[in-house]
Amino acid sequence: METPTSRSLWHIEQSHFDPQNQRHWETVFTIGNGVFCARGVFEEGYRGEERAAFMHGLFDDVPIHFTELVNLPDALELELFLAGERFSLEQGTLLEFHRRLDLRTGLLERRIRWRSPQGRTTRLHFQRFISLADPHLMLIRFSIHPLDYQGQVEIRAGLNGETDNLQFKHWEWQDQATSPAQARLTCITRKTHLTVALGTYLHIESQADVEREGWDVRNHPVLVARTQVSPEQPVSGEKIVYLYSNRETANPAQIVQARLTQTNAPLWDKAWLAHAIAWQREWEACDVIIEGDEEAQQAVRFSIFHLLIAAPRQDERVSIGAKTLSGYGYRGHVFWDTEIFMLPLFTYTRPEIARNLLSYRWHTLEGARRKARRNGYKGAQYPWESAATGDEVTPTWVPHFADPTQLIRIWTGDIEIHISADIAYAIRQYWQATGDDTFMRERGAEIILDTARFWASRAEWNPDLERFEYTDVIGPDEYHDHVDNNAYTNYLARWHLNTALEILEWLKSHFPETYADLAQRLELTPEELAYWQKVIAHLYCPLDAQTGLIEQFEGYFQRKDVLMADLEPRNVSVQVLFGIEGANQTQAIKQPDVLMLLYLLPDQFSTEVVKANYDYYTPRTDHTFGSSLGPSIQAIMACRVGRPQEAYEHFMRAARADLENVRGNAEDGIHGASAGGVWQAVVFGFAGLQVSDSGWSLKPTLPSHWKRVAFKFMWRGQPIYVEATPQNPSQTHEVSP
Ligand code: IFM
Repeated sequence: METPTSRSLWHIEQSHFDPQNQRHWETVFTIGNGVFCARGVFEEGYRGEERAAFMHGLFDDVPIHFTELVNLPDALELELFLAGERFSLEQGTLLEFHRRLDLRTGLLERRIRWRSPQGRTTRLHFQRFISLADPHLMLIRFSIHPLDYQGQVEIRAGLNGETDNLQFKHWEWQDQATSPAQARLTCITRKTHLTVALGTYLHIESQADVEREGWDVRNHPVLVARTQVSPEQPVSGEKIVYLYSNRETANPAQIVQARLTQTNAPLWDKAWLAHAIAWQREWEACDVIIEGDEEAQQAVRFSIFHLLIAAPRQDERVSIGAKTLSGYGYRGHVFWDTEIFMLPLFTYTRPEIARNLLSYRWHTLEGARRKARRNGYKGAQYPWESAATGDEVTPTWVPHFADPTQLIRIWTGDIEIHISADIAYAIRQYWQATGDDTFMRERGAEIILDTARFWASRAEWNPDLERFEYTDVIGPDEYHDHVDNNAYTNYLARWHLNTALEILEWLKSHFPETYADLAQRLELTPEELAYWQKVIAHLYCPLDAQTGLIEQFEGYFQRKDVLMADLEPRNVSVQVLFGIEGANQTQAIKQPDVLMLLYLLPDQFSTEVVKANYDYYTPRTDHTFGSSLGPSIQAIMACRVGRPQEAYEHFMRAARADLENVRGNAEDGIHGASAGGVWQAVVFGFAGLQVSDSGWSLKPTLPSHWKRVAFKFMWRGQPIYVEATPQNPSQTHEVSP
């Protein structure tokens, strides 16, 4: 497995190119600005690459997955012909190769010394960034330096509309215009009729004359520049790209055209300054410092970086998919990964972004209402996988992981219902941290109330046991499906109903008009609210008073006991080892489930309960090959039971998820939940930040080799600076904004 070849606190570097691992590195080297992201492919292409770029909100219909984020027309394309020979790493000799991503600024660069098949040696340097200050701008800068020849270079900078999503084509050509220095292309999605317009401008700096042409090839306009180079006269240039969709503006082609016309090249230095300042602001808000552990430091920044480049700053109708905007995995769909794993970073450091992400759920509430209705329930039931509308888009059947000729039924979209409570939880957490009453009043309350109503109508009365239950569900641990009374689901549902009543009371006393309006619009009657109370009072929430154990679901303890230690050595998941049904019959779990509950609702459980459950579930959890969502939560819970070294092992498993491709699937995209979990593990785990309505406190538990942890978080609009060292575990101070 290829790992970063040198460790730098702010850089991810690669000094050896191995085509076998190129897709992993493309994910790692994804850059973006929260509007669109581009995978780290080579400008000139390479066989077997996963050449993709994604823009938030651009979904189109697709078989099996219903809808998917569409791979944008390719704007990175830059082909070079050096004295008549095509530059490509697929041929010739690679004498030097070095790639580097600067996490501080999102600058991706590549330095190469390459000998062509005919023996000409050239030094090449490529740099690119996607502007954080100008969200529709990408810039590529290149320089070509012949070392032992002179001749003509030809530079071809294209916009290619012939892209696809793993061979499924979404774009249809709509319009284009090409002149020798600039080109424009507009494409439209087949079903959803979303348009995207791209424009490019090619600027060349050469001491010799530059001859230019525009090839107006349909759906693939190309700008061509030719000039003379020699060792004394290298050439450089910029490919400037603009990108707009009709989600932001009625006529994207017109804006792109206007921007092309106004372009005053070279643009790099000016655009860079604004971009770098914008990044500096992000890091001032979000950086986490870990001294004494370079690997952890780098990984934490890498995780934060990838969430920041996927975070919608201007758009409240989109959210971050499980694989961010960095790959095809899960087709851009949004899961609980966003609210429970990624959102806390934003809530506590960039609350404006958290508000956008939560607003996405408000804008998709109608889809959730449709889902509840279709299933025969009241209120709103959020989809397990969500895209543009909030309708359920989890595939029902997918090819089997071991034998793709067989299909597997996917049940999560039908019965993994805890997501509605997860969303309510994230809203309550955001409100608690920010005190943003306006959001709660205008949007959050409606979500919490209508989803609470779903929980009440979904609860089943068991007359024999005189209790409410939720049967036939899937909890966070997806090794077990069709289970009854998953503890996580039941406790969260009870918390949710209680919270809904609390919010109603708050509205009634602070904003009586909003209260009246909501009660009327949602047709909330006193009888219905009394029924919620009844569900709260009688909902089955298991806890064995003697052992302190919480049974993950009914009958879990009767399943075949399996300890992970007894399965070693292994290099596959428990599900692959035992088969789907086989794993279902054991106590092996894919990710923390009861522990997840204990993490989210700490006030409801004693230290003894936490410890008993930690000891029971930890050896039964598939930490290495189960879900990537697990290790960070496991790390936090290990801190809570006072085992920082054990916590560190889990933490590093999360921290390495994408950098070292520990699960072997990083090519599908960044594990966004794991990235968010890494931030949480430092802040809520090692630094021990605990929050409640009355304030926050810190209880650090640092790994023995960490010398200092420092970060900033926002509490009710006030920045708090935290510093923990082994000598002085919890120094904090409020800093002036
Ligand atoms: O949401 C997760 C789930 O918890 C485990 N399987 C993958 C999903 C997407 O990351």
